Amino acid sequence: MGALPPDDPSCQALHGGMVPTDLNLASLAGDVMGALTFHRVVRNVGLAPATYTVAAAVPGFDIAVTPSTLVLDKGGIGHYTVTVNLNGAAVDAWNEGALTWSDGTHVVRSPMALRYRLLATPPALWETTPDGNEAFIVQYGFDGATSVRQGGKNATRTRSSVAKEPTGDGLAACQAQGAGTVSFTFPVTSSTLAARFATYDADTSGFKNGGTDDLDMYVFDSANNLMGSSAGSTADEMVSLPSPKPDTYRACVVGFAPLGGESHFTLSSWVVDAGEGASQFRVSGAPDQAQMGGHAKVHAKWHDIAADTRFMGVAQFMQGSGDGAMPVGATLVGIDTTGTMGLSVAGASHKRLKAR
Ligand SMILES: [Ca+2]
Repeated sequence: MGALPPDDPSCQALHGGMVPTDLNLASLAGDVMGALTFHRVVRNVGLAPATYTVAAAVPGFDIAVTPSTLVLDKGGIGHYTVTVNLNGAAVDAWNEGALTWSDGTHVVRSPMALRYRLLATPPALWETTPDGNEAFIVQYGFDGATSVRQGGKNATRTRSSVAKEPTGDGLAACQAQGAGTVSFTFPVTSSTLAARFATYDADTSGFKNGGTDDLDMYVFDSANNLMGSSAGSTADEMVSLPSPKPDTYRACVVGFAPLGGESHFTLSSWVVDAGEGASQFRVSGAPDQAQMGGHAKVHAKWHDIAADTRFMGVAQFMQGSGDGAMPVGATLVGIDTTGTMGLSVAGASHKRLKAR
């Protein structure tokens, strides 16, 4: 017995699409906000009719498979549905297990990996208009009170320069704050919703001189733990810290390959606190009470973003309300009116590490 390949993508487009957990992969993996369902198709690739019986287990979850028995002719196709329900799994931890079909002789095993999450929301949205709105879907993994903290602000632009890093190991150089690196520190408080640090090709001397500066970025907490990195083949680098713990963070820029041995560049940074920029960025539509597995359509609206500006709005979703509420997820809305949006998104989303 084997899993059939995923349907032709063009068919999915015609038939209204399919959620990623329903791609007909042999493995079954996903985030669980209370419950999760997988649909799968299998074919009997054996030489004779067969009757397969299922067994499935992942710690922390109840798993039901229907039907639990598949009677398949030679070459026959069977459909089954796997329903997962939370039963004691810890938040944010991956739990591994398996689903197996057995006919007494053959055993077909599908690995499973499930993670209980308190919230699912898009981590980042990208916009280019000075005024606009965008809706997105949030799913809750808890019952009870919920609230949203929000804020937004323009990038803080800091001019600096960095020489070529001599060893080629930018991470180690930044950890040691060695030659060819420059660091910037940012205090974050319990009011901070998100922090983001970025460099852009267009903001480098190499670019302005008709070439390219390859800068890289590493971000550390105050104990020098690496919190994020961005080391693609240009100077378009971005590290985002959603719901950072209160601490002082250090963004380190490395001169991996600056044109002419030194780059003059501008660091863009956002440390967005709750309540900032309320006249320019607002989020609405989230409920006051969450239901396990329930969805909400949330609207982000923004106004009067200046031309040639990089603004970031943040919606931070909380379990509870008022004092004692805990952040469980955030959506960072980047609004870029500089006309270099394509560069920044490509830099952030399709990071490839250079061969060192
Ligand atoms: Ca780079």
